Amino acid sequence: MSSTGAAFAADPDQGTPTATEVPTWAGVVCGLLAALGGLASAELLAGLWDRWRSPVVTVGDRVVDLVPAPVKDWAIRTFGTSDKVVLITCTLVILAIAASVVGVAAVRGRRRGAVAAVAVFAALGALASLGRGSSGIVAVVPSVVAGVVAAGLLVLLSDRARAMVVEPGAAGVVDDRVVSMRALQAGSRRRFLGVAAGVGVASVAVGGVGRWLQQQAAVTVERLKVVLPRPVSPAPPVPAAVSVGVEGVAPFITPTPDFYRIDTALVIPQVDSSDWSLSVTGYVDRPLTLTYADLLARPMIERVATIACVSNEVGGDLIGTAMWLGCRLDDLLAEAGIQSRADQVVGVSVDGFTAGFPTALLDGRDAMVVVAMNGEPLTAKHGFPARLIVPGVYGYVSATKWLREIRLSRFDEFEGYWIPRGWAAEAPIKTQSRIDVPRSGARLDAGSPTAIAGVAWAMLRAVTKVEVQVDDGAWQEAELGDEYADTTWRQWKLAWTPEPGDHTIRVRATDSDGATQTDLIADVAPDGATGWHAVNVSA
Ligand SMILES: Nc1nc2c(c(=O)[nH]1)N[C@H]1C(S)=C(S)[C@@H](COP(=O)(O)O)O[C@H]1N2
Ligand SMILES: [Mo]
Repeated sequence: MSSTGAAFAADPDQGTPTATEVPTWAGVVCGLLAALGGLASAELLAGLWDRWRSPVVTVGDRVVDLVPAPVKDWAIRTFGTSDKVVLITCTLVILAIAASVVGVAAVRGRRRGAVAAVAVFAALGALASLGRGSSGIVAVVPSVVAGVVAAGLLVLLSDRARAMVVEPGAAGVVDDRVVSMRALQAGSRRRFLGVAAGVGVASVAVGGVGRWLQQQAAVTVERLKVVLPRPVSPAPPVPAAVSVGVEGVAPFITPTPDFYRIDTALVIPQVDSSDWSLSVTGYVDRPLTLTYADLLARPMIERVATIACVSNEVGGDLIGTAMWLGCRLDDLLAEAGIQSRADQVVGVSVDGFTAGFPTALLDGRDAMVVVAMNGEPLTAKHGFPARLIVPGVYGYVSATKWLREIRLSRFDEFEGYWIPRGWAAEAPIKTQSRIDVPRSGARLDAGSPTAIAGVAWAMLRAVTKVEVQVDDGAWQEAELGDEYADTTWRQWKLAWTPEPGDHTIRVRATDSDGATQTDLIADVAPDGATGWHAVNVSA
């Protein structure tokens, strides 16, 4: 504060110093509350209409889009799914610092500059809202309103803050009473704090209502009312023998609440299925548009399939298996009539995410437009009202959630979301195996029989053999759970009695072509990790 030249004058009544300049804390309060009020008004708008989104979220989205792949990779590795919380928190912290500086400037006679700075922030928010998943020019409204509200509050609050400055010797007469300078100042400070508290409480209330409205959005209520159609082609029952019966191994079917979630969405899109539609566009002879009811009325198939994320490290858990219900993608596209120049099927999400895979994958495999997962309409997290599932390829090139368009295109004309960010355009899931039991670092009882067990997958080629090696011993063939389909993972186990000491256990899988999983270590980028999973235990 001394660096800003604050001056103090002795109060003749009390002999204590009196600020002749608005104190810094008051400037910070002005700035923070103006920002809070502005953002709260935008949150309210975002809760009122689904075309409007929170500026904090749209700015965060742009950051997600702009950070280089290695940084994002690191963020996913370090923070897991809370990477989004971290990003939002950072955005808010930066905003709070900027707002404080602007607030201090506003109370120190640089009000025009401060209002101009608010306008710049509002413009940045508006620009960001025109990015990915934008609903057109109306999308800028929350940012513009936030800017106007913030600027208004800044003017209001900084006036009150300035009223706290009492000129030396300004003791005067109020209501026929002689009032000391100190008393005058205390009164103006009370009034400032009163207005500030009012603005703070109102902002939290308005913002809270906005957030609440956003959460209440149609989908939570709506998806419960959906009556799922019966499949014309049900999935074969899952025999108990797919499981090797070892506790701690990932269950054959992953319960939906435990299913991994990976996407670029900072807030999960809440799609209202009553005004949602799915269009088939691009290089087709007959573009189609289906409502949610149209989609549910199509012949449905039900399939169990494993999906995996390209960011899944060796031994990682970004993989899961579910029972999917949906219509065949090949049938739907045949109705639209794929033109011969098309070589890529692109899924487009309501939030602007895109993922593309070769038309050549429409080779009879069960690629589906999915509406339900594990017997229930898709949850918002996993793509309600509809998503794509294409067996055999990683999610980032195929599994578009919150699907709104299927566009037939060409690889030399269009790149899906992750491709310009350093990931391969084509990405079949690599053969992998994972040890679930024992966990790395486990302490086992030497001499007592236990099991080594886990899962393995070789999409569309089927796992036919899993081998385990303890320390430098021979590779031993594990017992396999029943094979369900070549699009699902397979459990395996091996009985083992540990000897005293430290041990390293490795696993590798072999597919039906006789190809054994490579031990070459590859990073997840650009097209999936390789290497043998190993765990270290002691007994
Ligand atoms: N709209 C949208 N769909 C998306 C993504 C995304 O970021 N946005 N991520 C994809 C990726 S990278 C994966 S691995 C799968 C994950 O699906 P899940 O979250 O249901 O497990 O969704 C895919 N679909
Ligand atoms: Mo992914």
